[in-house]
Parts: sequence; structure tokens; C-alpha cells
Amino acid sequence: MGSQSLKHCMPTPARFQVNRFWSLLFLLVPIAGVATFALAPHYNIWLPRDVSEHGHTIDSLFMFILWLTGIVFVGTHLALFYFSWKYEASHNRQAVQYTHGSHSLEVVWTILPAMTLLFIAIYQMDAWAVAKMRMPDLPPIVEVTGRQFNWDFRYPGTDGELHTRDDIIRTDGILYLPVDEEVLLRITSADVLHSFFLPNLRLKQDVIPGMRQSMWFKARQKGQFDIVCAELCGWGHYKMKGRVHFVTRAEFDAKLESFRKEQNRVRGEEGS
Ligand SMILES: [Cu+2]
Repeated sequence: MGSQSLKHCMPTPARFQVNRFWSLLFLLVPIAGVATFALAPHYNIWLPRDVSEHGHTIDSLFMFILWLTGIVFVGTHLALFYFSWKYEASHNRQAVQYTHGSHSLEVVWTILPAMTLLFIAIYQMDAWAVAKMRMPDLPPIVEVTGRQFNWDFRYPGTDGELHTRDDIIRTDGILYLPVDEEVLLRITSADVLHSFFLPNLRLKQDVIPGMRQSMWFKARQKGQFDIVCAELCGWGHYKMKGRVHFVTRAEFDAKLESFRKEQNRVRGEEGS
């Protein structure tokens, strides 16, 4: 054996060795990852309750992508563990053989993810259309305005029109909407980018200054649920939260009537 080949057989210096401790640590990643997802529902840190008519399409899409990426994730980490274990330097004194790659392998691992992404793009089209494209032909029941750092709500008055004198304006972050009814919300921003997020309805809409966005849904359960801003909009972003109350149509009308009276009384007091 010549001195040149001997040099190739020398073990790598200790500090560069990927020893088997690290292989086991790599193995912990998929185990901990899978365990986290398996245990999350038992500790109530899973998706919040879905109370909307179409939320299940988003959830099933989410679960499909989670399974798909989960299997790939576990597979690649098991391969990473296997190779780092098998070829760990101190147990493997064979000289390293470098390769300039395999053209066909590269074609395969480019086409496979591309086809997978294309499949997801087509598979999700219906969920996207329901949530973002098939806007119902309804007058907006409320206009939501995002501002640093609050959600304001403007309901049309008795004339049914927005931006007229009898509008009812609420700035307490509490939104009332009727349950079991398709509703259309108009959404704007008074200043910067925000994002109007209703986790229990699986809906999120970016709010862009100068643009009018719309959101529509049908809530299937009464109750109070979170409104969150999902776009970092400044120092007070964290406190930009509200509540949506889904109530019956009669309760909704009564609530608006009480708001109207309150507003008229305040205006009367201001006028006198
Ligand atoms: Cu924000």
C-alpha cells in the first residue's frame, strides 16, 4: 500500500466525526415530531373548534398536506439517521469516493416534488374557490376596519347602506353576527397591513390600505370566538384581538337596535 492510499484510509480528525450519538439525536427528530402531533389533540393544542359551514374542506386539506409532508419528513429523517449511523467515521475506515452526481436521479427528485406540488395546487382549487372566489350576492352585513391597534365595526343603519348617516359604529372589538346565515363582510384598513383572522371559521383575509376585501361564511354554532390580527402591524399587534359573537337573527336585530338607541342618545347629548 503506497503512502498516497494510506493517507486516504486515515480516519477523519475526531472533531469532524459524526459519531453515533449524533445519529441517535437525528433519530429523535422524527420521533419527537410524530409524538407531538399524536399527543397534541389529547392536550387540546390542536386546531380550534370548527364552527363554519365550509371549515371542514380546509381541515381535510390541512390533514392531507400534513400526512403527505409528515411521511416525507419521517422518511428523510430515517434515511439521514441510517446513513449517518452506517457511515460513521470511526466504524468505517473505507476511503471516501466522491461522485459528480447522477443526472437521472436529479431529474427524478425534481419531477417528483414538482408533480406533488402541481397535484396539491389542483386538489385545493375547490376549497380556495369556496373560501375566496364564489362571493355571494349579498349586501355587506358589516364593514370591518383594521387600525393600529383595533378592529372597528360599522353596521349599516335602517337604510341598509354603508357609509350613510345612520351607520352604527362599534369600536369595542366585539362583533355580532347572525348564526346559520350566509354573511358577507367588507374589510378595509385605516393605516397599515393587517390580517383579519377567524380561527374557528378557518378564514383569514389580508387587509390592505386602499383596497376593499370581502369575506363570507356561514357560522353553524352559537357562541363567542376569537378575532385575531395575523399580520405583524406594529408594536401593539399583540393586543389587536376581538371577539365574534354568533347569535340568532332575532338577538342580532335586538343587539343592533340597542346599539342604535345608544348611539342616538350619545349624539343627542352631544347635539344639546
Ligand atoms: Cu396586527
